[in-house]
Amino acid sequence: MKRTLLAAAVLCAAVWAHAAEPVKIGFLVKQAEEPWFQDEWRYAEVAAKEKGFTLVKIGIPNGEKTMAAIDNLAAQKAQGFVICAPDVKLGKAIERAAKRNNLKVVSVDDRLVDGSGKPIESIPHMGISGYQIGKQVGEGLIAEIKARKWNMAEVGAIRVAYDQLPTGKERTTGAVDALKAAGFPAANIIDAPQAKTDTENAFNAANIALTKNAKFKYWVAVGLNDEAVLGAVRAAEGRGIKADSMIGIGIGGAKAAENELNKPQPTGFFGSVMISAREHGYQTSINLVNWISGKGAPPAEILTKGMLMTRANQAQVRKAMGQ
Ligand code: FCA
Repeated sequence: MKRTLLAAAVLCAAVWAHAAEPVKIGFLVKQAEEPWFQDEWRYAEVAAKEKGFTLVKIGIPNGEKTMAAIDNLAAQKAQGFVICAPDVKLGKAIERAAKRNNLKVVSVDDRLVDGSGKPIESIPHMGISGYQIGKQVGEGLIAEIKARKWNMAEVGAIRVAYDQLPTGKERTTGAVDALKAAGFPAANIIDAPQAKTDTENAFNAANIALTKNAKFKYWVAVGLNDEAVLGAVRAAEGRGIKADSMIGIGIGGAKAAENELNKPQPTGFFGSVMISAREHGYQTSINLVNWISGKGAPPAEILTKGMLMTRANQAQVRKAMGQ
């Protein structure tokens, strides 16, 4: 009896100590200037206020900054972090740094891989269903090509490509597969590899593709995110290819897409498959905090869905996505 009471008292004290310990987590993103990542941070802040934990937001544009950020989090007594790394191949180094500092780690958006390119299963991940979302892009393009009664033989497709990032490759492959499945000529699909996943690099990549393929009357563009497609749209505009002969559909739906879809005159940026910054920012943070608080590890992999948003249905899509 005595022993049971004592054990119960010890247990209570342990639980109390745990509950009293303030939780602090990092949220590390590769491109802090990108609206998508700003949104993830914003929703992570919502979670922090709601659940009462501290959030440390750090931009990690390269490997060196990534390692420094992890050490910095440990020094300020954080217990874990959510990460979208600047290079998924940093996976093993990130895992080692987390272990060394006794930090729990979950990844968001870009799944971390090991030396042979295999996903690191021990790091819980929340990403998008890239191939499926890419297919939605391709299907959206086909529907609009048909609505405009374009002859597919006269349409060029730019795939702004960033194939070193697995989710990037999945997304644009899904888009291209949907085009081909609808009878779009494979020979009209042009790869435009970008050096970085931002608008400027997409612009440069698309410009080369457009210059080399001046024969097409119409154009469509796909890429891994809104910035990629915006780059292609801007490059086309520079050559006089405007909204009536260009259809670009991005992925993301954050501020960049919102601005574009609300310009008084339509541009070649026809739409975006909106994905859930709320899920990726809010839920990843809460899953990590629960893990730190002893409520169990997050699911090994969560893949979120998207919805095609155009000028015509923006309000409904935002509402349906809770954003
Ligand atoms: C990747 C892309 C981002 C965003 C995110 C969900 O990290 O680079 O633009 O699409 O996936």
